[in-house]
Amino acid sequence: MHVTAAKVIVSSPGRNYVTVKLETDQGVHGVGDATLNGRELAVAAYLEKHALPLVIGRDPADIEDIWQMLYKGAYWRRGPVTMAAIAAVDVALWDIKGKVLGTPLWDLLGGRSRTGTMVYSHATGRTVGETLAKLADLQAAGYKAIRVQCLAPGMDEMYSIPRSKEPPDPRLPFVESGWDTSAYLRFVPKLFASAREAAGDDLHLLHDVHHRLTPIEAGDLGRRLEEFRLFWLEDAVPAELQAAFRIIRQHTTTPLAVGEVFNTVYDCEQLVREQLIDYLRMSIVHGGGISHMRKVAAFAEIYRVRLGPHGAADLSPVTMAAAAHFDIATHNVAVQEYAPHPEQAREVFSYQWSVEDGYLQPGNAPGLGADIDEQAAKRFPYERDYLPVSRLADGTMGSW
Ligand code: GCO
Ligand code: MG
Repeated sequence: MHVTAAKVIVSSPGRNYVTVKLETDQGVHGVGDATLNGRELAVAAYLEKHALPLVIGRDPADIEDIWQMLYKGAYWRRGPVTMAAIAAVDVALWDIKGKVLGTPLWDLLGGRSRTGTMVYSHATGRTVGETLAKLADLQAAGYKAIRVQCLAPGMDEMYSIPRSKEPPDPRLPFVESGWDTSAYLRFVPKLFASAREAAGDDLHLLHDVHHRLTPIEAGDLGRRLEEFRLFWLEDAVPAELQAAFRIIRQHTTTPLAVGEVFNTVYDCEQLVREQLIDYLRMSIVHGGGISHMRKVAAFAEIYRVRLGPHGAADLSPVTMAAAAHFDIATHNVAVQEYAPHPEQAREVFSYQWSVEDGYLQPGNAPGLGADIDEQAAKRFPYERDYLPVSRLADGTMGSW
């Protein structure tokens, strides 16, 4: 058996997605997600011009060797573009293997470790009232874990909160201006006091700081949130400096999560080995595919670090399919982020995974149980789009 064709399909059904499709001489094909939000075409070019020509003619059964060839053979290792490209090929090869063997991916990965993977959803609002109303709706819909984000008083814009105005120029990054750390630090404990009171004791509450704090500010926030028993405090500081988490750990027992921007095990090596975090947020698409994430999970398991993979809507339904299989099979997965995709994505992607009563289920179709309709994808051409940027009140560029 060999790979006869390898395509990159870039489409924008509500937002941009980059998909790899590998075809074989036996008529079986596989798909993988390569979406890197805001830098999609860099990965598409990496795949088209450099990686995919090396996959044509290969036996799709040899997943590990193809992974190593793409990783080591490039000489230039790691990085989000490289690792998203490798991830897409890797997932497509696992899809083919499952289809050839007639069994779902979770079966190939060792079978089920649990009956379903708990997901967390997002309650966001511009006011506490609006946020708590969303929290109540999601809780009523069966979610067991919910991330809570709300605009701090005095700020106009904050990440992931619905915006007050249209972008002045939609072709350029939206600027969230006026970030005020003091206002934010004063507000978040009040938000969680209200959220805990409204939600009761059983619901898992999460919060994403989105890299906005210094280590000592993060330690202070974590300490003041302890009484509200968060499931985790996410991305409290930028994690390029892994040792920064030592400072946070010295000050709080609030569980810490980080890692959605990581792409290899080396990005989290110190964090895991020193047990500086509780949850690792790496995803299959940005973490080198199923083959690399299996190794990351095994490494983290030794140190009692659990996984809570990134699952924002910019990770395509194909990544969610891969996550559904990986999560149910991987012993130290604790929770999976889940954000609904735009409605039009259903016209382009078909998939078997589902979220039922707050748990992610992979389905029983052979392989991934997800596919792309190439004709439908053509109806939604790529649209250049950027993530927003953040500026402090005095105009200083902030972290996003
Ligand atoms: C999350 C993330 C997202 C990311 C986005 C980047 O926790 O879901 O922080 O909101 O910012 O996925 O592309
Ligand atoms: Mg996040």
